[in-house]
Amino acid sequence: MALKFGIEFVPATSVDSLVSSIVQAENVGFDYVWVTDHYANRCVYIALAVAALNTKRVKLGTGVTNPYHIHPAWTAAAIATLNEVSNGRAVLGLGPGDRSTLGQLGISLSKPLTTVREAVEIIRKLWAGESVNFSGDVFNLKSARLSFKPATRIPIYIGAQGPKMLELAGVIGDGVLINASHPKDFEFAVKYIRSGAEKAGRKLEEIDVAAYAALSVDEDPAKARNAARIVVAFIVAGSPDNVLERHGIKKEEVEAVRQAIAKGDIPGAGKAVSDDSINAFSVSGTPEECISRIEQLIKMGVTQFVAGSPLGPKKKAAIEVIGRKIIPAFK
Ligand code: F42
Repeated sequence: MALKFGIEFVPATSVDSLVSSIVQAENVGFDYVWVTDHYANRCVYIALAVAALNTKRVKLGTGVTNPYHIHPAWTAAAIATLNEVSNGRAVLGLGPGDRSTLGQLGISLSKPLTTVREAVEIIRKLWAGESVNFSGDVFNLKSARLSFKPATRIPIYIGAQGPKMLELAGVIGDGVLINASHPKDFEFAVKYIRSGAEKAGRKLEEIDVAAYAALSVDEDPAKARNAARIVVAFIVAGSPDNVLERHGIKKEEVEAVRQAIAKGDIPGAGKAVSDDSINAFSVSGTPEECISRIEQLIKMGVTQFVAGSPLGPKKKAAIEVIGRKIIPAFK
């Protein structure tokens, strides 16, 4: 099966400009569009609905929403509505949510595995048209029922990085969205996804393993790498120790990056990032260098490559280059 291509958009710009990039992404050949969901940005559902009315083919998904800041029954109705307005192109991307942003709302991620697992079970029951009675550890529903049923089956992708969440994704997910860019991370992740799938009597091949990578492409590799610095700085600052150790990132660098971000010195944080970190936490360089990294990811079991921010020094030009040079190399 040919590698699928997705692209991530953060709705931090106007919906108009976001949708024009989504239309461009469809035109250059992307298969999936994933729009991130953080409370402070534009509403992911309004962005996806406008995108649905302006596109014909590309699949449209939350990349990823969470069952803490919105109840799963609401998510079920919202995605089923997106599926209706997009003529069957909706995909649900659901993860535990970002600890720091949800923390700003006073939400702590208690029982994340149970919460994600129960949310997916509730959503699938509601989509099946059931009158749902559910008494779980986290959610309780009494004769809950949607007034409409999605006309087509809607896939559910789990946003996951930790071992247990990856394993859960193998048990319940049609796909997994993994925020990582390096073969070592997928060697680690695929092991857990496979064990979850096998526990559920499934095969790994039934699951779309998506590398949700920080991509920065330009014919000038130095420009590409520089453009990735700030995104990589935030990844370094937010990465757990085991991930930093996996890539041999020095503690001094991590400290310097975290301090710069804490002081609000974002350019300084970008400068503090080493080439090793850019290599570990992004796919950056010329189209040829990006193609060779993606080939390594495929060898580790990746079946969808999601081009994540920053895309390149200039977003629109980068989308063109990906469409013209990178996607065709895998079709
Ligand atoms: N988060 C957002 O808020 N918005 C986004 O748009 C977004 C996009 C996105 C895309 C791809 C991706 O991979 C992640 C993305 N995220 C986004 C982040 C995502 O929501 C999570 O924050 C991120 O995946 C990190 O979470 P995690 O998958 O590592 O899971 C966390 C909760 C974790 O700590 N997991 C551990 C593990 O091993 O998986 C421990 C789990 C745990 O707490 N277990 C306990 C236990 O006792 O075992 C509790 C058990 C229970 O009952 O729940």
